[in-house]
Amino acid sequence: MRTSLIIFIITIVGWSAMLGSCRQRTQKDLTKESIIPKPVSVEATNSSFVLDEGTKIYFDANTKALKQVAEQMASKFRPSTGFELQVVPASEAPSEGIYLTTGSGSMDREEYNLTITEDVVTIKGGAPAGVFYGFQTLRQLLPSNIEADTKQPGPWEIATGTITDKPEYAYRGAMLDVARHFFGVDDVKQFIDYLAIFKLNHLHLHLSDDQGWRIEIKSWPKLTEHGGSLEVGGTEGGFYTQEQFKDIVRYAAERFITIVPEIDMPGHTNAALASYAELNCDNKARDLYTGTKVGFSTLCTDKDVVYQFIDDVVREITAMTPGPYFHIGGDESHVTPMEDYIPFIEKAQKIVIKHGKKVIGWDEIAHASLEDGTIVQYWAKAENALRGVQKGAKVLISPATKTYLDMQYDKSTPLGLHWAGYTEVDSAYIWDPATLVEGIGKEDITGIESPLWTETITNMDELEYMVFPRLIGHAEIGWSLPAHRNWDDYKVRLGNLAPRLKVLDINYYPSKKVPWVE
Ligand code: TNX
Repeated sequence: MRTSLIIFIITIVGWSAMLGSCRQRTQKDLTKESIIPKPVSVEATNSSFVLDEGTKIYFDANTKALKQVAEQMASKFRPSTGFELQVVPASEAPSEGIYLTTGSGSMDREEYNLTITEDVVTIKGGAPAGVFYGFQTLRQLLPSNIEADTKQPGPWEIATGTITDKPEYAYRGAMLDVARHFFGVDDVKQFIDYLAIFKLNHLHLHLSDDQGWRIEIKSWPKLTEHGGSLEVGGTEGGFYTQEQFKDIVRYAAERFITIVPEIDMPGHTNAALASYAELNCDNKARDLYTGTKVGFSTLCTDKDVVYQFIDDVVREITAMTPGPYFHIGGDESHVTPMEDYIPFIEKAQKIVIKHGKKVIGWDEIAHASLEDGTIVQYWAKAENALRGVQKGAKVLISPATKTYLDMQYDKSTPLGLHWAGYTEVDSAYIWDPATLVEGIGKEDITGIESPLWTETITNMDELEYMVFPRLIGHAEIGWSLPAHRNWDDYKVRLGNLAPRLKVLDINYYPSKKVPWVE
């Protein structure tokens, strides 16, 4: 009895040793891997971990929220590897496989440590968000084919060592204008997937403008029925039902991305003014507008019904938005006299606060008194951003000359605008939020956001061409230490990303400034 047990154990041990030695390991140097955004620190131990058919993804059973991160990892890696990659709860660290866990209270929420030995890959996050970012880094350490949705040959080796990492700014975002041209739920989810790869954590949706109203408001149904019917150029528009919007919010949240809804006011409101006559001072509904001029529309700022309207809209949208912010727009209200604009912005802020959210507004709102917690989004005028800081606000950095993804790369770019100039990939990267405006330092800045306005952008191919690769550089500006950022180093890492962008089927602009790898 006893001898057979011993023989059995010896056989098992022998088999596992054999299995272990079957794995072909190469010496790999973790410090030579291209990672964007660049991590805080990388140390190499010059061997490799091999992901194979037996690898399991364990998650710390004490942190329930990690199960969904483990499942996302498995779904990402399964199609290309063809492996089962079982997701398993664990009460302690395993001796083999991938292990997701959360660390002690001393780590920031979005911070993570990624430790890779020959046997175990451990991602320890300050919270599940940090684990998710460690997963994004791990993706970039695997061959580009890991991104494929059909089975690829492998092998799936990861260099051993340790990465410690955390973001420079709390708010790292992109904005999508779904008002000028409408983008459906699947497109928005695709965009969210792209943001997640580069550790962005906010998606601001510009949900209304002169050309269209894109979010169902049950108490004001004509906003979408009529106001959402068209888009720029006169083509068919569209809108999100409340169920669809909640679906987007949920999908984003699983990727640790907060949706920031914007209803632009008092200008950029023609779609609403066309839907309800009473929002106009002359009680006459406007015609739908499908051109691209800005600055001609305004809500009637001294009518009670306008504030009832805003209250209803903010109430219905905030009820579906778990994030802390509601964006009130406030830009380019050229036909609203300043003496009407200021009290309007003050009332709009109070409505948002009443519904439990903090306000974000474009930099013009700094002319008004600002409520506690209001964020001024700097896009055009540094003096407005400074005015905001002097009033105690934090600034979200989105200078048109650096972060506007609708600005053309150069004179030959077939899409986009150039009112703020041309923005090549290097120019979009070479700047620092904390030194951009004299008098606005790091402590005044909540983060950076890159807006894509869609007057000229009609589909995902066009979107990707304008967004990529500039947004990747912005993601690094938001995440990485200023001392680690340098164009000559970044452009090589960006060039190395080309095969991955191809597998992901991202239609990026192949700038001549970047040494793209074939
Ligand atoms: C300015 S940026 C606008 C938008 C346009 C954009 C085009 C901002 C707050 N207002 O309405 O779409 O320029 O680049």
